[in-house]
Amino acid sequence: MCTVCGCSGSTVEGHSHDHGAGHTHDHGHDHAHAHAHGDGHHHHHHDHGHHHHHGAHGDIHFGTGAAGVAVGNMSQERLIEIETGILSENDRYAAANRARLAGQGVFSVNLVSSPGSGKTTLLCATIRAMGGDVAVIEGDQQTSNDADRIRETGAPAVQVNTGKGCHLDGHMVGHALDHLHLHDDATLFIENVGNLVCPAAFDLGEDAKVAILSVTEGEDKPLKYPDMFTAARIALLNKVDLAPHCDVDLELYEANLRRVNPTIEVIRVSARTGEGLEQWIGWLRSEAAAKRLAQAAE
Ligand SMILES: Nc1nc2c(ncn2[C@@H]2O[C@H](COP(=O)(O)OP(=O)(O)OP(=O)(O)O)[C@@H](O)[C@H]2O)c(=O)[nH]1
Ligand SMILES: [Mg+2]
Repeated sequence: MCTVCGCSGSTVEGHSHDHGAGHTHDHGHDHAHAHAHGDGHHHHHHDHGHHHHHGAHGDIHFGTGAAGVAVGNMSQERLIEIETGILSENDRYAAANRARLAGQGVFSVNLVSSPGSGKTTLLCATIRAMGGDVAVIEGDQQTSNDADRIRETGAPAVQVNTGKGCHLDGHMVGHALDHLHLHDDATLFIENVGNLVCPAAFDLGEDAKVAILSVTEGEDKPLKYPDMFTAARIALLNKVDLAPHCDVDLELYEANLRRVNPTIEVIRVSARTGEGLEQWIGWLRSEAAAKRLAQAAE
């Protein structure tokens, strides 16, 4: 179950996954119902765990309780219990992945973004420009389209289909690693499910989260989805080739990114023209080198 939105289910390509919470059928899990109450709708304030506040203009803010989310009739205390359990289980899998990757000298990044920001296109361009040893884990709810696109570059890729799931988790990535041909000292790219919310909460064992944001999405996205941009070490502002055709303020994108995360690095890129790719690959190489130095010093 996702502690953020309550979904579940996953399959790793070539591997039938029928234990734990891997079922994709409906089994009555709880959903957060964020409903705005318009005029004429009488709203009963029972004590049923609906923690939301009414602000100025009648704006409704869920997630103001201790758990940070509102899910059905569950109390905030119960939600915290569930979140803590799921996240600590995820963290155990993530820690195992991290140790395994460190043992192989692999540097890994987790690419997070909304659907269609250009993760796969950027990855294909990056892999072609980097040459060398790379491998990819692809997360999508359905299809193996993205893994197929990666394999066309010659790099190995494993597709994870999350079914109803809205993010990759540490357990799924562990399974994918079992199926992936990953050389020592390689770079591992993990493309998360396109979703600006849930992937922020789940550590996969990666060295860094990389947020991709494309210029057509709107300058306010970092402010609306701050968790993702707080969790990311670097943001790639993609599709800058389209900027002249859109009414877009690139400086404002960067300013809003830094408002939610003052230390975030920002690189303007275009997977289409190759602009900024050198700088992005430079970042990958210097981070990988820094990791190796730190490991050698241990
Ligand atoms: N003009 C332009 N188009 C781009 C760029 N990068 C990606 N696209 C286009 O954006 C669309 C979505 O790209 P994808 O790479 O599939 O995006 P994604 O983030 O992997 O999408 P999901 O995996 O579905 O979340 C495709 O039509 C790409 O050709 C870019 O830098 N410039
Ligand atoms: Mg993709």
